[in-house]
Amino acid sequence: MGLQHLSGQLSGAMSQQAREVMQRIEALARITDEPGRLTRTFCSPAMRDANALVGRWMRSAGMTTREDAVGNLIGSHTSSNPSGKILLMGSHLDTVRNAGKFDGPLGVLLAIACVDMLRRERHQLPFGIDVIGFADEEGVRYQTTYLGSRAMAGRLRKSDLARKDAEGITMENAILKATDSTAVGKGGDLAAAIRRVRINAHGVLGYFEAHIEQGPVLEKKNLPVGVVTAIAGQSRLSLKFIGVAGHAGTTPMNLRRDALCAAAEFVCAVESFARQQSDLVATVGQIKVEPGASNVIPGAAELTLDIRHQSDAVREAATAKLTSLAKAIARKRGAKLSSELVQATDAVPCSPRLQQVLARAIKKQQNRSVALPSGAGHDAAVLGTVVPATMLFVRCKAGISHHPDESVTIADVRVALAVMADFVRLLAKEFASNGALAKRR
Ligand code: HGY
Ligand code: MN
Ligand code: MN
Repeated sequence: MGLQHLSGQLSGAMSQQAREVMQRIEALARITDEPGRLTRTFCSPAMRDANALVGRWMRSAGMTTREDAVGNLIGSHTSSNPSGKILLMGSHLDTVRNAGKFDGPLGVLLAIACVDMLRRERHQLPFGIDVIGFADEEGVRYQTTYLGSRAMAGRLRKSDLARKDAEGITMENAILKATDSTAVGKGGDLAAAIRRVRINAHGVLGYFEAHIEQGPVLEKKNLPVGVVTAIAGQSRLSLKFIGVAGHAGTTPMNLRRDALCAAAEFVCAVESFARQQSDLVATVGQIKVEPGASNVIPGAAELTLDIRHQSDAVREAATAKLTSLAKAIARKRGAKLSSELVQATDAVPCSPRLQQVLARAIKKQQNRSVALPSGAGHDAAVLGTVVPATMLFVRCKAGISHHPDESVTIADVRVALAVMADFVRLLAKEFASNGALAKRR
């Protein structure tokens, strides 16, 4: 078969794979815990159904599949000349509330399509590929992110298992209820089962994650894809203003200790503080008022605070400043304040070595390769602390994300797929010539 015809064949296969990725994105987006909008949270019924569907797609791409003790879905493609090493590829299958379709699933479905393509080309890879659908990256149910990848990195703590969701269900019970007993093992010793989730970093060549950019840079540069240089650190806090509940009709304004007014003053103070610090972003995404009745002065107001910056020092200083601001507002208003640093993850650089390989793969598909940092968090920020990690950003319309209007074009999906296949081929070539790739980050 002539090269022209072969490359025509391949590009036809590539377009077909890209179409299939988009169809699967739509099918997966119909699996939700909240009818009428897309929400899939850790260990929920929708996550179980999503794993079942994606597991079927992994098997149709020739992979064997399993679920680990925290609900990560793993598809394994065995290498034709085993070197004992594996490349990890994937992203997360959970979503935020009222989510877009692509944040997370795109990276998993592209990885499945990439493995399927290489398999059909009968590519002799010197390493295996594990495709992972992580069980929880967004942290919606337990307010603490990266549960799936932290378990794989050996960083899921006993204290995490004791965290309770809005219904008072501990993470431990949610896991025991959702994951089948084979994953947890006899006697339901969850701690031991979670220790078994940990990857053997020496056997891993690296971790590759394709993800929508969730920002405007690639669209502004009119490029389909780009290489990620580093992933911003983030601090997640929970703060509770405690005032005094009272009768809305009989309590004079000057005698009130209104917890919601204190919280509201703090929310506006967060916004004006962050506006004055370059590249700092700070967000109050959730607020819960108690007792929550229209004729009762709020006695308590609990809110979340999300702080991000490329520099850990700036982020930590901002966290301290905003916490002291909250204390000052509470004091001024005669309220009390309780605050908890729920989670802090440092900024993580991506592997310079794997970035180079990825940039070469990108240049084969688009005339130039740009590198950009990620303001959003990703599972690569966790796996990148134990193995070399690299990320491919895919352009998304107007940078919209964490919103139903999130969208990606099929042409860009096709470019991403071609880049991923080339990345694996180049990695295989490098590995075959000097298998030491894993030692160099
Ligand atoms: O919040 C984030 O940055 C990511 O979408 N979990
Ligand atoms: Mn994501
Ligand atoms: Mn997200």
